[in-house]
Amino acid sequence: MKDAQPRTIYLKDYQAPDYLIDTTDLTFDLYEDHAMVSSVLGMRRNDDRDDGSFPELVLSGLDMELVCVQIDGRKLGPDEYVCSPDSLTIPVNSKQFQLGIHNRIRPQENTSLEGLYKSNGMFCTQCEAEGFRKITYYLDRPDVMSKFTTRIIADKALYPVLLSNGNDVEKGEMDNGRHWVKWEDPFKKPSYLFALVAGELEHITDSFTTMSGRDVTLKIYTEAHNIHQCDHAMASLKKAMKWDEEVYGREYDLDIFMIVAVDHFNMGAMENKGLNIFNSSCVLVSPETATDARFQRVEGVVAHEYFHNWSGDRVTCRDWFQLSLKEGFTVFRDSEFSADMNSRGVKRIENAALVRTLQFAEDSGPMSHPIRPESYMEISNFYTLTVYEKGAEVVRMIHTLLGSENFRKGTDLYFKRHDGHAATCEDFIKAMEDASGKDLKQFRRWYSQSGTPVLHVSDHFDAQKQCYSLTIEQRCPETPGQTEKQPLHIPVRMGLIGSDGKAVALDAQETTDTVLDVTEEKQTFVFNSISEKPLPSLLRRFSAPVRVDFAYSRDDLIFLAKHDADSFNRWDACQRLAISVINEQIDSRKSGTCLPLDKRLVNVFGDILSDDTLDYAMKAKMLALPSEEAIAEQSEVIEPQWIYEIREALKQAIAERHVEALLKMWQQLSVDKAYCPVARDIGERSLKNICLSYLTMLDDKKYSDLAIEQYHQAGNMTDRFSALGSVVNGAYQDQEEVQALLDNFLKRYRQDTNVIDQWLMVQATSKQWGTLDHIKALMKHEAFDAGNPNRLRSLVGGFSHNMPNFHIEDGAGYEFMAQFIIDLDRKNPQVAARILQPLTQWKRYEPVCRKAMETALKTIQCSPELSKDVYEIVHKSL
Ligand code: B3K
Ligand code: ZN
Repeated sequence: MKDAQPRTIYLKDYQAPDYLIDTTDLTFDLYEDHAMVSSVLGMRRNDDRDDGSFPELVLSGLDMELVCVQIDGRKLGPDEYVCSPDSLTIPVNSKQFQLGIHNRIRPQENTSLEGLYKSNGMFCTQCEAEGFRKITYYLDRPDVMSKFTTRIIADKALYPVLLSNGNDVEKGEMDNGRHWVKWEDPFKKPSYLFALVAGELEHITDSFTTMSGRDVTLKIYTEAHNIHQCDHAMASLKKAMKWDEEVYGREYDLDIFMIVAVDHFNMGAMENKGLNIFNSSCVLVSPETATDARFQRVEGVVAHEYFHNWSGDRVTCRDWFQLSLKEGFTVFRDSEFSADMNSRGVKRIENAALVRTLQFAEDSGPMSHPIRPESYMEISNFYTLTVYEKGAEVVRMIHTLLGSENFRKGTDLYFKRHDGHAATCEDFIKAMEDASGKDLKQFRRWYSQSGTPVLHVSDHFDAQKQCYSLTIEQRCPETPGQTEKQPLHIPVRMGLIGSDGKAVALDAQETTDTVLDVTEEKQTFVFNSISEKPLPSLLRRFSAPVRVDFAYSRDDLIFLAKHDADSFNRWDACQRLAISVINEQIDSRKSGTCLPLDKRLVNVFGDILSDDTLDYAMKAKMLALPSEEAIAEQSEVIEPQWIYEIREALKQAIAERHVEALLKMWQQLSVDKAYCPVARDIGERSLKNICLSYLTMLDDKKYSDLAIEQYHQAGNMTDRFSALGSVVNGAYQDQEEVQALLDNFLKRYRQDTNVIDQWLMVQATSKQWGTLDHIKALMKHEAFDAGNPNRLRSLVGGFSHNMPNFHIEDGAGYEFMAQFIIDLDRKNPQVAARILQPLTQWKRYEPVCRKAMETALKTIQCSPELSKDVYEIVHKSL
C-alpha cells in the first residue's frame, strides 16, 4: 500500500473546522521543471468552535516540498512545525493571524491529473475533491470558504494566456521575458473550486445580457487548431444561462465566464468559479468530427457546469458526504434543460435506461451506498452513478411530489437561506418542506438507505362492484452494511388502459394519469366505477428509481407498446418483452431444447416500423433491443456468451423478417441535407442508422455495400460513424474491406484526438475486431497515448464492455485487465479505479467467469503499493 492502511472517514465524525481562512492570496511562479507556490492566508479561530483554547492548526498537503512557513511575517524555525507526507502541523496562540507558506511542486511529473499538472504544454488544475492539497498546504475541505486572489507569473512566449477565477485586475511584464496577471475572485469559495490555466491558447468570445441587464463576457479557450470547434459549446452556454434565469430565476454573478478545453482530464468537466475547465471531448464539436451524441453531450455538460454556479458554487457542500446535494440537484437541472432543448420523452428514456442498467447494478453490488454515503476511504470513488443519477432521481421525486410551483418556491428558499455557505442535504429537504408545507419526513430515507426497492404489484377486478384495485408491496434487498430496510415514500405515476386502448377515467373528475403515494410496506389503491378489467400502466415517466414486478403477459406488453399514452412505458413494454423472450431462449438453448423464437416479438418490430403515431426519435428508441448490459442486469446469473449470442440471433431474425420495411425506411431517410443538431434531425438520423444496423445483420454483401456507400457519401460524422459501426459489426465480413475502412477513417481524422477515440471505441466494442490480441496491438499504435484518460477509456474501458470478448472463458480478458490496472494505478489512481469497475460485479456471473474474475481481483489486491482508490474498490469487492 502506498498510503499506509487507508483510513475510513465517517459522516458521523464530522466536526466544523477549528480555524477559518478569510483570505487566500496565492502567487504561482511557473517554470519548465517545477513551480513555486506562495500563499498568504488570513486565518481566524472559528467562533462556532471557540472554547478559549488554541488547538494546533493541521493543514493538508501532498507530494510537495515545503520551503518555509511564516506567522505574521516571522519565519518559523524547523522545530516550530511538524511536516509529514500528508500534513503540516503548526501550534497557534492567537485568534487571528497571517500564515505564509512557500512550497515547491512539480506539475510536469504529475500524472494523476489532480492538483496542478501539464496537458499538451499548458498548465491546468483539477482540485475537486481533494486536489488543492497537491498545490499547497491548506484547510482543503469544502466548509472552509475564502476570498482568493491569484498572481500567476510565467514565460510570456510559452504561456501568453494566464487565467484564474474571478476578474483580472492587474497585469505586468518583467524584463526577463516573463509576465504576470493578478486575478481576484470577489466570491468566497472552498479550495476545490480554485482553478489556474497557463498556456498558448486561442479563444472565441461572445456576450450575454442577464435579466437585470448586466453584460457578461463569455470566452472559450482552446489550442489554436481546435478553435473552429467551439461554437456549439458557446451557443449551449448562452441557452443554459437563459434557461436558468427563466426556470430558476438564477442570474450569473461575475462579469466574465470562461471555459478552457484541455486534452488530459480525468472526467468530463469541472465547475471552478468563473473558470470552468473541460475535457476537450465535452467542448469541441463540428458536424464533420462529432456525432449527434457528442453534440448533445457538449450541450448537457456545458449546462451542467454552468448550473453549478448556483447549485455548487454559491451554495456549496458542507462535507463530501453531501456530494449529491450539488451533483444530484445539478444533474436534475441539466436533464430538464436537455429535455426542454430536445425531445423530452427520449431524454427521459435515456436517463432511465442509465439508472436501470448501470446504477441498479452498482446498487446491488459491493460498492452499494446511499446517495449520501456514510463512510469512504477515498472520496473520488464516490463520484458514482448513485450520487449523480440516483441523486437526480431523488430530486425529481421531490419535484413530482411537490409540483413545479412548490418546487420552485423550495429552490428559491434554499438559495436564499444558504447563499455563500456550505450546506447539507438536510438543508435542501428542509427548504423544500418549509416552502411547500409538505411533510418529507419519510422521504428523507432515500438519502440514507441504499439498494433498489422492488415494487411487487398485483391487481384485482370486481366486475360486480365495478371496482379495480392495485396492491403494491415494496421490498428492498439487503445491501452491504444495511440489512434492515424501511419502507420508502415512492411516487408511482400510473394510468389504466381499457381494452379499446383508450385511457380509463380514474375518478369522477376524469383524471387519466395520477401519482400514487406509496408509503407503506403493503398498500392497496382502489379505483371505482371501472366497467371492465383494465391494464395498468405503472411507473410512468419512470417516476421513481425502483423496479416494478407485475405479471404482464406478452400480449399485455404488446398492447402497452401500442396503446400506452406514456411514451416511456411504451418503450419499456418493448424492452420487457424482448428481455422475456431473450431469457426464454437462453434457458431453452442451455437445456438443449430449441424452443422457436416467439414470433410475436419479431412482429412487434414491424408494427413499430409502420406506426405513424411515433416520431422518428421514439421509433428509433423502440426499435433498439435492450443492451447486453440491460439484459445482464435483469439476469439472476449473468451468462455473457449466451446473452451476446441470443441477442445477435434476435437482431438477425428481426432483420430477416422486416428486411423490406427496413430498407424502405433507410432509403426514405437517406436524403442529402445540411447538418443541424436539432431534435427532429437527430431523431431522423438515429432511425435511419438503426435501420442500417439491422440490415447489416444479414450476411449479404449487398447490405455491407450500402453501409460502405453511406460511409463515403456521408456529410456528417453521425452518418459516417454509424456506417462504420455497421460494417465493423455486420454479419458479412470481408476482413480486408473492413480494415481498409478503418484505415480510411484513421487517415481522415488522425489530427483530431476526439475522433481517434471513436476509432478506438468502435474496435474495442466490436465482437469481431475487439479481441484481446487486437486491443493489445492497438495499445502500441502511434495514435494511442497511454497518458491520456480519454484514450484509455475508449480502448480499455470499451473492451471491458465487450461482452463476448472481455468475458472470454479462458479468463484472458480479466488477466489482461488486472495487469493493466496495476500499471495504471501507479500513474493515475482515479482512472484506474474507474476502469476497474466491471470486475466488481464478479459475484453475479456464471461460475467459470466468476472464478476468473475473482482471481483477477486477487491479483490486483496482492500488488504492492496500491493507491487508496484502487484498494478501496478491490477490498470491498472481495
Ligand atoms: N464536480 C466535477 C466532478 C469532480 C470529480 C472529482 N473526482 C464535475 C461535475 O460533476 O460537474
Ligand atoms: Zn456536477
